[in-house]
Amino acid sequence: MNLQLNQCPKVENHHVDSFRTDVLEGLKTTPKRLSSKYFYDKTGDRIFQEIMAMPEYYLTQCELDIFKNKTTDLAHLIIPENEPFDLIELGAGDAMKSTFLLKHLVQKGIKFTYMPIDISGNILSILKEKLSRELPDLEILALEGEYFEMLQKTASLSTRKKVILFLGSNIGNMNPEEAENFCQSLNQNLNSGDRVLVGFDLKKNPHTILNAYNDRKGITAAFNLNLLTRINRELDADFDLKQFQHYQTYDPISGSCKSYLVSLQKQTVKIGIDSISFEENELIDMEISQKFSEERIEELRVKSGFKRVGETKDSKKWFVDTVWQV
Ligand code: AVI
Repeated sequence: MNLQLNQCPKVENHHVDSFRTDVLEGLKTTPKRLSSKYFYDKTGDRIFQEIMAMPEYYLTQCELDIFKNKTTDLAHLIIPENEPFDLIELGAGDAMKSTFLLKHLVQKGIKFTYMPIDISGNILSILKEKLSRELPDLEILALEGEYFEMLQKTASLSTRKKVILFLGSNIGNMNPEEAENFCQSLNQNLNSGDRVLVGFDLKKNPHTILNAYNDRKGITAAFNLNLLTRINRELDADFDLKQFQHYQTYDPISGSCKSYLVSLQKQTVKIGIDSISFEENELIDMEISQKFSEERIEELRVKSGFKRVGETKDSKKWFVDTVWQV
């Protein structure tokens, strides 16, 4: 079932209102910032697919290696003792990696419902269509919306054990404090015996990391600039994209990989009835893609009150899928 929230005018207005509030609030603070969760409109979804196919963007291949080649290990790690469960994927996207796990579970005759949650209704429709073709026996319930709202909804839909997938180092798009709060909320929203599988991109050669976010073709730059196009279209704004430039940093000590847009001139941008002034070279903080040490992952687990179940890495040991239990 797809909730089709984007077809309900009331919810649509609510979406636009919170988008407008977040954008204006972010651009009125110092330093200016925009939330990368808004990167994913239709064009953003398409550009992100292009990013995942770039040779520099190793993350996808690493986690794909785990899901393709260590599927049995993964299945053992996530399945709660002989019980039917719901497999809930946060930010499922096109579920390219999890499809390998889904196929494995279906082939083994394991009883579960797959519940992909995503903020993009567009990507969920594509996913449902793809899965009903490739895995006609799979029970699927697609949920469009924010992670915790939808997670609470799943609690009212089913009383089975829950297994949560949070892949792709999506957790890296939260700053360290947000990641801790997120893991704590996840723990509080689950019941004893429920499990979570979290994908973390590990610290590695800093050049490898910087190249993944600073590609020569400018696809990551287009991904960032697309948010300005979205603001122009949806919030009646007049950003001149030629006057903003993508800038990427990576700090190997903290593991923080960040993207910014730099204003190339002193300028004023209209957003609806508001206007925002930029100094020349003023930055908009766009996205963090945090990289993790094993110690930091353990710290996150302990701080959020989970028990350790196990983990599996790709063959290069660049990426880890970690399983915790409530
Ligand atoms: C979705 N997320 C994990 C990606 C990342 O690696 O932080 C988003 C992305 N941003 C630029 N490239 C990819």
